[in-house]
Amino acid sequence: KSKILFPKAIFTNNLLTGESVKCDTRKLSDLENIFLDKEAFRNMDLQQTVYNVNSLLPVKENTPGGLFFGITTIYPGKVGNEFFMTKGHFHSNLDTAEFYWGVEGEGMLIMMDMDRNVWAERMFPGSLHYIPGKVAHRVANTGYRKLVFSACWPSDAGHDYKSIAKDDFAMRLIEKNGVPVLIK
Ligand code: PAN
Ligand code: ZN
Repeated sequence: KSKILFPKAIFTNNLLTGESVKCDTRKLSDLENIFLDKEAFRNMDLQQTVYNVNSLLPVKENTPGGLFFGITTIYPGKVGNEFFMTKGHFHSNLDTAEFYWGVEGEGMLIMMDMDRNVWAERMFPGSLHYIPGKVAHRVANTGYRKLVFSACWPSDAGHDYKSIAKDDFAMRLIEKNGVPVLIK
């Protein structure tokens, strides 16, 4: 009755391969409202990839008790003085938490609670981040090479991008005098 099986997926060289693996690409053109400097945005190549997400979804979206796994690669770059970053979101199922961990490159995990308090944690290879429920999360690549991080979240978390699209994060991460700083 016992069987020896091949794993569901393989995570090697920052790539995930296997069944039920999907890949989403976010180009600059998908992120029009994310960046502050509209003028700088207009003068950039909108077809360039800002980040992609490779994810393993072993169960259907919204399955209670299941887990999803993802690897996000954010390319280095800035729009004006703002670093390339993810859209950011709250989970639709607000109480669900998530783990992020740094794999390659350097960045910053920006978090915001429901009272709009914002804080950030440095990301680097080996950094481990617990994102509690009711906390919006976004990652910026503050380095000169790719930032790769992994994530694990509940399959019934869901992504609420609308709240961020409407009210934004209360603070943004920009480069000032060569260093990343959070500004209002
Ligand atoms: C991550 C994110 C991923 C891309 O897998 O979805 O890093 O960021 P955005 O979804 O904000 O564009 C996650 O937090 N899942 O819940
Ligand atoms: Zn999330």
